[in-house]
Amino acid sequence: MEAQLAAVDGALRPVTPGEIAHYQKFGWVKLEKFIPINMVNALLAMAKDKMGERGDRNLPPEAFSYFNPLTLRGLNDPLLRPIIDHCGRSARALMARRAPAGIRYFTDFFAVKQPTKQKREGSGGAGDSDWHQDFASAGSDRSGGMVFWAALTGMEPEKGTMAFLNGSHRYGVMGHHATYGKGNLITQYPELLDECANTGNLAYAAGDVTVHSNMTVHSAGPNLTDDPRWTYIVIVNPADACYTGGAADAFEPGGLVLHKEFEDGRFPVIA
Ligand SMILES: O=C(O)CCC(=O)C(=O)O
Ligand SMILES: [Fe+2]
Repeated sequence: MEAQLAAVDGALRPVTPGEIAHYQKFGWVKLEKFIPINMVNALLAMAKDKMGERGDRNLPPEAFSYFNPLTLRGLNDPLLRPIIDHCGRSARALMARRAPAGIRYFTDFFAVKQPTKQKREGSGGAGDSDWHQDFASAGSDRSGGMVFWAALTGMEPEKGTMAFLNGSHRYGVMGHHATYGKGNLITQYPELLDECANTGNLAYAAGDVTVHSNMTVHSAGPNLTDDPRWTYIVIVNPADACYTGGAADAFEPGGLVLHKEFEDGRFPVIA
């Protein structure tokens, strides 16, 4: 088993100069075949084992429509750790800071979007993920953070895949996703559409990953199919980002110190 995982790890591929340029220009990039298929299949098996064949164990409250999340914090897991480390290395290349800033692990989790037609009364995870930026929920004093969003099966747009506004990472901070009432970021900032083309919801092959900056405006549609959408997400941040004292959605801020870097124990520097 050990040897097998080591061989798989070796097959994780680096990001290319073209991918780095795309990320810099548009605020997101699609990394095709980023995670080798045997690792993707192992991830999917792990997700089903932990969340049930349909990924509907422990559904979130109704107010959280995006997906059913299962936090992993897989730093000690022999399958997850090589992927997390590889996301760290790749993030460092994509971020392209000239100052020698490293990459800090934030969190990793499965995100299973339930089919809308199977939505359960009183439970969430089966809606759309409306237009937003991630920055306002990072508790960080600087941008540069990014999300690696990995498709664990092939998925067409009707599965509720990601869409991005090209170049929107250059337009400043536009609020937390919970602040728009029945609207979304675009209803508050419709002028963005004059400048930033909407990619539309993308198609993914199993093992394809999109990476977006926490400043990039993005969304994911509802899952209109009969089957769950299986996604694995890794979130990283620049290692020199400091805690703002604010709320954070993807982790518990207890123990963090205002204007200090995130603690190395829970948030190790991985690249
Ligand atoms: O997967 C989704 O539905 C939304 C994901 C998202 O907003 C993110 O990864 O930042
Ligand atoms: Fe997001």
